[in-house]
Amino acid sequence: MQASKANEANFDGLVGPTHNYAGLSFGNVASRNNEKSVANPKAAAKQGLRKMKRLADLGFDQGVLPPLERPSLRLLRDVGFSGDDATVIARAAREAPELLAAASSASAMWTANAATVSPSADTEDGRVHFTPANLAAKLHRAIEHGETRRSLAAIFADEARFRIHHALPGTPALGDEGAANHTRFAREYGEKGVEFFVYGRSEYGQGPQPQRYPARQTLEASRAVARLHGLADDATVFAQQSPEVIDAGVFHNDVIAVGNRTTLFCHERAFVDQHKVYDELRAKLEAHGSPFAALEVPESEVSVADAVSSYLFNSQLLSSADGRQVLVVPQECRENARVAAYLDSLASRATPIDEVLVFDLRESMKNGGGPACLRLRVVLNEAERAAVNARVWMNDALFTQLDAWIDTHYRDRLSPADLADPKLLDESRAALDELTTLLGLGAVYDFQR
Ligand code: SUG
Repeated sequence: MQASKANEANFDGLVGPTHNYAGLSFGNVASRNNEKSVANPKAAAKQGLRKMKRLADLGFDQGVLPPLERPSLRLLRDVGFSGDDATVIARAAREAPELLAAASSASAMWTANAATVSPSADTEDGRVHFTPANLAAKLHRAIEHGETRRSLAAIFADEARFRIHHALPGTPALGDEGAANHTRFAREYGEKGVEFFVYGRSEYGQGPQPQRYPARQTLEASRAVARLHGLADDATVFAQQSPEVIDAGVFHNDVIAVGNRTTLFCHERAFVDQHKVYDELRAKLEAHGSPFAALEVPESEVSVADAVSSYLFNSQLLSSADGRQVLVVPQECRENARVAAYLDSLASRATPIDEVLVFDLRESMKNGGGPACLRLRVVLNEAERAAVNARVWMNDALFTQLDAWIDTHYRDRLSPADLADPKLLDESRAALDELTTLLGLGAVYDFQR
């Protein structure tokens, strides 16, 4: 069968107006280190928007996913706060500020956790499959998937081409963190590929477990997603993340590894039985006629601690139209001397990385979200691309509109204490209401229904 021509699109999460530092993610070192510092939602949104624009200008297919409705009055009412909206917020601020913080997080910006996506070339029914992640490990994230599903359905609406599942049941046995623990390899995007699922622990099986920090993704969840998507056994690989690196702050696989086409770029301590993992990937890709190469970074050059603080592996590895591979890294990689030296050495080594692009994503990084966290990869063939809601593609006009929209609606200072301000709810709703028009999404938010 002739593989259809396809490309990888990246859908970045637009940072929402309530972006703040609440220290909600135990196990995510940056989130805890920056707890209670003052955030700048306007700068955060603009940093993300500039990344999208630059990658679109370089010829990459770049889309936008909208923020969710925050603060979530639905969560606050579900946990027993009642009265009008302002009263609900005032009561939550007084009696349970941690629940108000969870209800207010702009964490949906990290769309690598929005869903796991399988391209149509890999799935049994030939549709692109999406499973929104239940994000069951953290309350502020466990409330995302229902709304995320609605946004995805507004953008990938054509049911003949796109299948959007419901999230797995949100329980520890099936903890699912989405594409942050999923990589797809294929020689060409449109060919049948091998999907690589990385889990932190198994609920029912054997295997080591981290001791200090939680493992958010289970093997059982990864297998369930592969089943839902109709992936063939000879085209999937399941690997366990090394529990020691989880305990060192690697809360998702995309903090220690990134892959694209036939390349896996990772730290030497990323996986349990690392060489067996490479062998299985290589064998399964070779059976599909595709090569495979791991570019492994040794501890002696970049330690796991350096990887966690710089987010070297939370990079995007992108193929440009002329076939070169570009690595998109956060500025923190230039500020760590060992990581900077490693990146500088790429030019003189034979590696599959041809160019490095550096971005200032400081506001997101302070919550543990680098370039790769901010994007959801969706491989689309030409017909599928044409079926996507065209309003979400980044271009000059959309950039200008969103930049002005941020200027109109976003604050440049937000502290945890400010979450008690009922005006934040009104501001946020006004912003999102306008955004649904800009992106042609229809009434996706509860407050619009
Ligand atoms: O789930 N941080 C997010 C960061 C997610 C990064 N995503 C990927 N690696 N793909 C998380 O830990 C912090 C929110 C706060 O503390 O205010 C937070 O949710």
